[in-house]
Order: sequence, then C-alpha cells, then structure tokens
Amino acid sequence: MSDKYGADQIQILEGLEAVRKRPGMYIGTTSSRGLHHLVYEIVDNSVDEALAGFCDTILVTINNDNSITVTDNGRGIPVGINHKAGIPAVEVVFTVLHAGGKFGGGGYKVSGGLHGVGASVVNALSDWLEVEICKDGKIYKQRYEKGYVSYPLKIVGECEKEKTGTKVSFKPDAGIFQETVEFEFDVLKQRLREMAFLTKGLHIVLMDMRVEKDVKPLKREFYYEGGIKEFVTYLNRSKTSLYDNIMYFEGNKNNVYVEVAMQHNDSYTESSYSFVNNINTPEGGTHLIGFRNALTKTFNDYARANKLLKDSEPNLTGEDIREGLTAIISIKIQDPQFEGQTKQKLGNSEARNAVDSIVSEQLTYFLEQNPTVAKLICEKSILAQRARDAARKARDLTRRKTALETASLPGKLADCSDRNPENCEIYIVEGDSAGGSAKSARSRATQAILPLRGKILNVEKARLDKIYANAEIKAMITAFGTGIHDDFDISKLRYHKIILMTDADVDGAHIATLLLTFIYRFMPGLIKQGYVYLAQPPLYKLEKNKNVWYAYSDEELERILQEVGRDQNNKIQRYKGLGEMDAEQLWDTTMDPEKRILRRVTMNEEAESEIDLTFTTLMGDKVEPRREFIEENARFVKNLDI
Ligand code: TSJ
Repeated sequence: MSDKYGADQIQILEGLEAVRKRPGMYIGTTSSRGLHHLVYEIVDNSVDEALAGFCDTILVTINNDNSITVTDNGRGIPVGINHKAGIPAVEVVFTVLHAGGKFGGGGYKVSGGLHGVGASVVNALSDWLEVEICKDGKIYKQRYEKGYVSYPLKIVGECEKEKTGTKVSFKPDAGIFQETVEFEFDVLKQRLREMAFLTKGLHIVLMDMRVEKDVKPLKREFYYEGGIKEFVTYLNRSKTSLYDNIMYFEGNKNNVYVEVAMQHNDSYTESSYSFVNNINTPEGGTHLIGFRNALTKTFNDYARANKLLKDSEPNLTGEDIREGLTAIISIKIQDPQFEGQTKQKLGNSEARNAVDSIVSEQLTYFLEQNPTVAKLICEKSILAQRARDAARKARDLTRRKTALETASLPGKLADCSDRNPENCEIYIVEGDSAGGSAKSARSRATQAILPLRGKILNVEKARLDKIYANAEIKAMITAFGTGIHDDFDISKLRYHKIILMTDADVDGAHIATLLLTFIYRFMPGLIKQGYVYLAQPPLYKLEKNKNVWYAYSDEELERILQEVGRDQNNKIQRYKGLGEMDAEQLWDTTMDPEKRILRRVTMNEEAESEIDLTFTTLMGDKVEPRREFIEENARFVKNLDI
C-alpha cells in the first residue's frame, strides 16, 4: 500500500468503497450483464487509443480461472507522476473515480458515453487487478485487490524500445457478482464484433482458454477494413439487396464525427441501428432524426427534379423511402447528453445538424453519380407509397364494425355452438382433407374448425395491401374476433384456445411458423397472453394383438417397443400427415381434451427482440438462412411451454 496518506488518498478510498457498497449505481446491475460490462469498460479504453490513431490490435482473453486479460499495442498508459494527485497517472486511472481521460491531455476521449464509468470502477469490483505497461523500454506493473493498491508502481523488466502497450488482467469479485462470475464467450463475441465493425481497421481477437488440457483454445478474430460498410453487408447477408453499392457518408461537423452506411434490400421492413460513441442507441435521438430528415428531403428533391415523382403526386414519406433499408448511423461526440425515461435517447442538437448536413450533401452527390441506383430506390419508394395507400383502404375494410353489426364469419368456418369464449377453442387446420376429418371428429359444442387452403402467406415478405387481401388471413381475423394492430381488443376474442394443427413434419413446422409469424405481427397479444397453442399429432401408431399405442416422438416409440417387446406381431405405421388419420383416430390422438397434448406458445419479454430477428432471418428467401430457420425453430419450440 502507498504510504502517502494525504486527503486525496482518503478520498480515493472512500470513492472506491462507495462503488463496492452500491455497484448497481455504477454499472447498472450485478447480474451477468454487469459482469460482462466490466470487460467492455476496459476494452473501451483500448478502442479510444485506436481511435486516437495509436493502436491497431486488441486481444481479449478469458483465462482458465474466469479472469480476463485485455492487451493492446497502444502507447501505454502514462506512468509519470500526476501532479495534482502526486501519484503515477496509471494509479489515478485505477483508483480515482471518474478519472477517465482527465490526464495526459490532448486525448480524444469518446467511447463509453453511456456507461463510461471507467477503469477504477472495474478495479473496485475486482478481487484483484493487475496492469502492465510497456513504455520507453521498460515494463511497469501494479496490482490492486478490491481496489486497494498492493504495491506502488514498479519496474519488473525491460522490453524493446519501440514496443509499447497496455495489459490489464482482472478477476471480478464473486462477492459482488453473486449471480455468476462466469463469462460467456458468445456474449463477448457479439459485442466485440460490433466494436470491430464500428472501428474500421481495428483487429480485435477474442480467446477462451477455458478448455480441457491439450485442446486448442477457442479463438475469434474480427477485423473490418470497411467498418460499418461491412456491418451493412453483414446485416443484409441473408437478404437480397436491391443494388450492389453500399452508400457510405463520412465527415466532421461542429465537433461531431459522422459515419453512415446504408443499402436497400427487397424486403419491406427497415433495419437501422444507431450508435453514439460506439454504444447502441435503440431509442434513437437527434442523430437519427437528422439522418431521417436528410434522407426524406434528398430523395424527394431528387425524385421531383428527375420527374420520377409527378408534380401532381404527394411527397414520399420517410417510411416509404426507408422501406427495406438497412442502415448504420454512427457518430462520435465529445459530450453526449442522453434524455428520456431510460436516458438512452441522444439529445445533443448539434448532432442533428451534423448528420443532416453531411448525409444531405453526400447523398445528393451519390444520387447524381449513380442514377440507376437512385431510380431503383425512388421506384421502390413510390411502390411503397401506393401500397400504403391501398393498405389504408383495405385495412379500413377489415376493421371491426360496430358492436351491433359484427362482421360476418368466414364461410369455411365450422363454428362451435357454445357462446362462452372461455369454453371455446378453434382449430386452424392445414389442408381441406384434414379439415374434413377434424370437422367430423370435433366436439361440436366447444370446438370450431377453420381449414386453411394452399400456401400460407408469409407476412414478412408481403406488403400490407396484399396481406389484407389474403382470404386465409381475412378468415382468421374475422374468426378470432379481436381485430388487429391498434384495433386489437382481447375482450372480443371468440375462443380462449387458438390451436394450430399442422403435419408433424418439416413442412408442417414451416406452416406453423408462418401462422405464428402472422399472429405475432398482427395480434401479438394473443401470444403474450397465452391463447395460442400447437396441437401435437402422433408420429407413429403401433398395433399388436388388437391393442393400439400412439407415439409422439421416436423416444416414445422406443419406450413402448421395450415395454411390449419387439417381434413380428408389431404393426408400426408412421404418419406422414394428419390426412392419414380418420376422424376417430384424429379425435383420440390430437383433439380429445382428455388425452391430447397441447403446447402453449409463449414468449418471454427478454426474448422478444431476439425472436424479432429470428423471424426475419427464418423467413428470408435465400436457401441457406431457410435451413438455419428450421434449426432455429427447434430452439424456438424449446421456448414453448407444455
Ligand atoms: F484504462 C484502462 F486502464 F482500463 C486501460 C487503458 C486498459 C487497457 C487494456 C488499455 C488502456 C490504454 C490506455 N491503452 N492505451 C492507453 N493510452 C493512454 O492512456 C494514453 C497514452 C498516452 C497518452 C499521451 O498523451 O501520451 C495519452 C493517453 C490517454
């Protein structure tokens, strides 16, 4: 421990004690999230060094004991005595709260705008932390325990004069992170990849040493020469892009550094992500507003000037132009102000002006240089504008009428007679023949059947006007009774169980996912409140000596066979579809409330955005992602409770 016990020293110790007493105040949470946050907090410092132009490689290692080592090849944290504190600058970094960037001078400290609590907080929350600095041909080292200095900064060796860098190792305090101190490779991988996308030219390597002896450690390397341009390519990887170019705009204005990359794909949804100082801002703010303003204004000007939009036609809306757009908006700003309830929305007005003017100017130039691309985007936007118009008209038609004149029920629906929704269930059945069997099998009082014909429309791949015009979709909307989107009213639900009954094969699973996608997008409340179920038809029928068994999985068949014995009296039938069952079998195995298995579709709040992404990937029209979807689907079903 340092022997200087001035007022400064006492303040330092009080500061770090405060962090240990109320860690949540500094890192938000002591859950697994907070734990991983420590790593980002340290890595941010190396990224700053890279942004300042002095470092091009960062190595992050998860050690065998779940400690972390971060190494960079920057200039090395300054080791000279900081005059105000009377101790080496590096010691200030690790022991003084909010010391980040306040020493050395001239540094362009940008990262960590949102949480940037600095290295001292990580130090305070670590069992131990060690820093090694290569600088001026020497290796400096200092160790801390729970924030307390173990020994003054000392020289422990020599290195080549030209070699410089910083290495920080730390082990989070299990007394603070009581939920877990185990780092997840995939979580770190995700964020480090994002950081590499956001910092072009920076190599970030992640290694996991927690493997059996003699096994090669896990290693991932991220390096993107093109930065956020490659980020857009990555996000559009499973989509079909509308043109080959990725637009890229960059510039500095009013002390704001702006970078934008974007490309349209042929889908109908926008995926834009905005970042401030490398931190995602899901709630947007001034930088996003500036981007959108610029886009809307520039495209309308271009479309008018080039007669792609007639004088008589109204302006394109921002939404029309952003249909199918994938964009990254990344800004670096000196002193970010966050506002709103969750303090996640950028408030700096200079950011709006900077993004607006840089994007307007460079996009105008790009459109002039690339008339073919410009025309493609304008034409897509005009189609979106027309579809939006048509959709509004069509949607007004599907709106629930007043309480008295309920919309007439679809002709194909075989409704039940009970009028109390709590007792009622509706089976959505794929195919007319299975629908027929289900109609004869059902219990008329409480079970309604709605057979669907042909391919189910993928609502992720169609514009709204087409969706509202689709017969199967209209039938489901009117049968359920709740209305959709803003009109959704759960109290109007006509059945308290909505049961999707599809074949027990890959096609059936695909149809079920299409149906779930539709429900999720139009009436998410039905899933959130647990009204949606999947029927589970059997895979096998086993007959033996006039006895019958049904098996719903390969394992179950195996179990039954072990019980009854394997011999030539066994007659095993594998059901290829619902259509192979007669009405009685369908009732016995899949519809009889006394015997059937239903799986309730659930969604945990946290998984919501994840599911959002999964759905989009799954429903893409390229072959590779589709296969991924089916594998993902297995995971999705895991999320379904029985
Ligand atoms: F902050 C920290 F300790 F957590 C940390 C800082 C952790 C790691 C892994 C690296 C770093 C770090 C800091 N890498 N590089 C730097 N650079 C500086 O601190 C530095 C060096 C020289 C000068 C200068 O003006 O000469 C200025 C600064 C800020």
